[in-house]
Amino acid sequence: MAEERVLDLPEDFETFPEARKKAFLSMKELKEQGRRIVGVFCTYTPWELIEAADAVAVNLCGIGDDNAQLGERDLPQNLCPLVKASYGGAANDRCPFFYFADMVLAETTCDGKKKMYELMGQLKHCHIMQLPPGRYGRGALEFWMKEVEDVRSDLEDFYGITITDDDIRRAIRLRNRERKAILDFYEIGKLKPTPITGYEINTVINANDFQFDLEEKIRYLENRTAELRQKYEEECKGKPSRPRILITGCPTQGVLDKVIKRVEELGADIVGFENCCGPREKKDPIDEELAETDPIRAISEKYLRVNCSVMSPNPGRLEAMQQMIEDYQVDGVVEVLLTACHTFAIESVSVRNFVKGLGIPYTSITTDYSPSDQAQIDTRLGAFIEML
Ligand code: BJ8
Repeated sequence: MAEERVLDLPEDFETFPEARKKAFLSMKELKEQGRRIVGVFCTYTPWELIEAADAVAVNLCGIGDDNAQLGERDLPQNLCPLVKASYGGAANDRCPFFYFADMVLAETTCDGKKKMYELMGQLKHCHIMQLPPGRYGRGALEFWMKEVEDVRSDLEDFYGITITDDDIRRAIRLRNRERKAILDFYEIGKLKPTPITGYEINTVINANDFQFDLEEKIRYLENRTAELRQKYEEECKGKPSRPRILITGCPTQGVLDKVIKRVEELGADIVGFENCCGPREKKDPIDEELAETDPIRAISEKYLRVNCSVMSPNPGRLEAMQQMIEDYQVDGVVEVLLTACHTFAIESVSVRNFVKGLGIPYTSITTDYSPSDQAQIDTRLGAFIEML
């Protein structure tokens, strides 16, 4: 197991802004407590195996225009900002989670990410899972099961431990409970009018991503959900609702202020996220009964059902979208496309036609992490919301 730099802070630590300093110090504390730390990127990651290895999983998806610019030192400028910021933060010791992670567990999703991981592998041990190109392809599940099994072996070798089937079953049960708590919290958005902003939904979920005590996290989310349901009954029920927006497309953590917050400041409510910042995989627990006989198969089947545009074909996304439009009583759909994300950009044609076919207004915003296009975004969102 690599022990390099483990308890040192970056050399220019003192120049970091306060929030980043705090994140570095809490990760350092975790490390000093002897916790194993595995960095992850994607919804396809089998978190249960990390949990079964008694390690914490930390999300390494990059945000911040400063990190994206640092990424451009090695990567092409015309690349997805999420890829550039993830690499820029990691390679320049700007990401506390990468800095203190023992290893990285990533998947071959889009071309930008998978080639970036090759460079990242020069900085730290990266285990790259090969994702089949389509979920329905011949042999896709069998292939993916071998990839999942390999993760287990690599974690065992890397940490010098044994991960038993019972460890995995325990992790599946715990993660399913966590999934349910997060899903219930997201589903507050179904209430009309919603008692919570989409911005707050995202901020609460993001903040809780770094709560590594899962029992504590579950407790917190259950309490917050109950409070919001009570708030709805006492203060919101029966009141008029603003236009209700569903967000779809690329992950939106990096454009939270630029797009999500602005939609709400311009007069609409974001009630749901049909992207990886929403209930996409939370709605679909791991089959605990199947896990009793074959935990690796149960994990593999679950993650292969993720509806991402990197899969071809990807019909499950449209079905999930229709369900969300109905359940969340959506008035309009805003698709967020990160610059140079080809899979979501091309799939947006089918999404637009599908949503319009349901009689629901649709618009898309293509953007990156820089603040330069804020005025255009505001104009476009403003006109869309006005029309609703
Ligand atoms: S399961 S959405 S987290 S791959 S990095 S594909 S934005 S060009 S993030 Fe994703 Fe997993 Fe799918 Fe979800 Fe496009 Fe950028 Fe690639 Fe991206």
